[in-house]
Amino acid sequence: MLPADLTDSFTEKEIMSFKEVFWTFDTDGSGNIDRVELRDIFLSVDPDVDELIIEGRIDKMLKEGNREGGDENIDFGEVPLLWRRASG
Ligand SMILES: [Ca+2]
Ligand SMILES: [Ca+2]
Repeated sequence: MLPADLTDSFTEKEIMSFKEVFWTFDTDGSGNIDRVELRDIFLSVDPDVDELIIEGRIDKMLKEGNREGGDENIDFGEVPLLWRRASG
């Protein structure tokens, strides 16, 4: 299931915590995190933030985090990519 570059670049423990985060965010259990779920995440972190700013963040995240490109959601294999960007 996991892309090889994931298992090469991260420890088992790190991958486990990615899974935990992923399952927490995938509230409908669809196996990926879509725009609606991303929006909920941003709102839970920062409830007062402007709607337009959230939309911008979601667009950026979907653009940067998409390995296969073009689709409107984040699947599990894409989480570490975002993680890496977020942590510099
Ligand atoms: Ca989902
Ligand atoms: Ca994707």
